[in-house]
Amino acid sequence: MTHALLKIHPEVEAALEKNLPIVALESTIISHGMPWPKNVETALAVENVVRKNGAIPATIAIFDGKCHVGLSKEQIEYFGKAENVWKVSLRDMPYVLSKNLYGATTVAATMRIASLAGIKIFVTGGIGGVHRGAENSMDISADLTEMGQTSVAVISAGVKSILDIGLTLEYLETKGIPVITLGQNEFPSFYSQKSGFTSPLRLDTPEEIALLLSTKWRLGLEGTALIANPVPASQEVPAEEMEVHIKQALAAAEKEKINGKEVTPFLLQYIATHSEGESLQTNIALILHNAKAGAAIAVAYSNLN
Ligand code: PSU
Ligand code: MN
Repeated sequence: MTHALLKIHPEVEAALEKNLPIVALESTIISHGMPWPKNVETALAVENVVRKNGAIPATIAIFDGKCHVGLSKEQIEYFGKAENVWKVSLRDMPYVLSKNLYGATTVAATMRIASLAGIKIFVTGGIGGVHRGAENSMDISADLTEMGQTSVAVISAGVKSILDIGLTLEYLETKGIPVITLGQNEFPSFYSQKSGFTSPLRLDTPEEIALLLSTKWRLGLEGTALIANPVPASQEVPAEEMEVHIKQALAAAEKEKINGKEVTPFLLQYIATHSEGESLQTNIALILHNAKAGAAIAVAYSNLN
């Protein structure tokens, strides 16, 4: 029986019944992570890449008092344009649902909803993590705590260097989360294939990743595995170049006293604006690249079951 707070799109429902590969997708990236109209174009292109690679996309968002799993093109357009959409992480879920508001879901909230629906694979661009200066601000994303307890795999392009990558890797270790980089030894930093940190684990094929996931969950080890998919070399922004924009964004956030859930969207928007679209172009390229990898992992995982 489907959970009373879920509304599953008929195509996703049919795929769940037949145990076909499904890839969950978040909506905060649409409403708060990218500007219109690139956000909508990208969200639709990501769905197409998932389909082309043999899986069914399920973009997740909240409205009409339900968690919607699988959106229509019109609904995605709404989330890309409307001004009244909440950024919803775990904290805000009960409020936004019970008040019938529009909510774009973060990694944490999307994982929780995917899990309620029975979806095991989730693709995003970048996860939230331990922010730089967290020893003073205590700003640690609820994405990390959720990743420690909800058994949905996350495919991302590593951890963005607006965060403290080293501390984020430590936190992931504390939570028992396997961190696996696809096809290289170094952990990537979203815009760049490099981060200066060796990846805790490396695997080279979707089949190996699917087997690791199934082994983890058969052991009763709940929680995610973070699969880091390095941005294609042709689309990289060199880390040193990004660092300049990041330092300026962090200084601007401090000056404007940005805090709480506004921090990440503020930094993302500042960087996108000040890197003259270069970071946005890279962001789009890496999400499409992740969608391809995620679909292949979903296909391999459903072949095991
Ligand atoms: N990082 C990105 N793009 C994004 C996000 C993070 O490069 O769009 C979004 C994701 O939805 C992520 C959320 O789950 O920001 C994290 O927000 P916070 O740091 O407030 O937990
Ligand atoms: Mn935060």
